Amino acid sequence: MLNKNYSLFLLISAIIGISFWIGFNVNLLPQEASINAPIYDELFKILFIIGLILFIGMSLIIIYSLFKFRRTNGQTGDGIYLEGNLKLEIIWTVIPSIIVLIVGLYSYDIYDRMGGMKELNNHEMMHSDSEKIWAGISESSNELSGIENLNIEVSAMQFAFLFNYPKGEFISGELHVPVNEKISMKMESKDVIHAFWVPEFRIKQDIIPGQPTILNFTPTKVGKYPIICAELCGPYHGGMRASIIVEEPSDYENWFNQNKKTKV
Ligand SMILES: [Cu+2]
Repeated sequence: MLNKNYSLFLLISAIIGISFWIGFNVNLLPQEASINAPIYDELFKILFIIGLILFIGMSLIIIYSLFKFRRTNGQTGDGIYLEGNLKLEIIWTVIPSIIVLIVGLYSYDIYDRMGGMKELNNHEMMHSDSEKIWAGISESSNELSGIENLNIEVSAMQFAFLFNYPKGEFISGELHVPVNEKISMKMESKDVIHAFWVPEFRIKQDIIPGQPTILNFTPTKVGKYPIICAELCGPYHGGMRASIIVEEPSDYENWFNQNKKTKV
């Protein structure tokens, strides 16, 4: 009996060990290109490991049961009738409840660290005091200090994104931003609900008609990344894409100066 318990303990430890190894060594996500990305990926790793433990454990139980409890030659009838097992039921209620509670609290902490719990209605891009920001991601808690926000206004419509640079008084179909600088976007929709999503930044925010939303982020890697509309918004929703180009500050400055309206 002791021997059986010992091998079960070894097997469970092995499953947990393998799951942790895969969780830390296999990366299913795109590259991390904003300061929010590593925070988000922490949570993903934990959920991935929990998923792996359950997947490997359940697969092994199913395979084991297929052989152990298969019908043997000469066996007839419907099998044994079983009803209830209080000990087992308590175990499979209590353990998942604890896991869900921990994951819930941890998710709250991650969302808070990404800026999701911060005050939105004191935003510098608001045009008047009566204007209300309905939702969004505010500044991340590990923000870079001493740098002024780069403010951009985003308009979404079927089926495109437009980026207005108020300081340069121009509108672009491509979002250009300098690397390692705080970007603050105020977003509004002209028609239906859209969503601004950049997988490499691990951020997504709905864009709602009549209810402005805010999205703050800091890109950390130079490159070109896709902006994808992540809310089914009509027949050409799948084609509603744009690009975000993260550049060295000097390249961004050149692009900005080429596009800005020169004051006469
Ligand atoms: Cu859309």
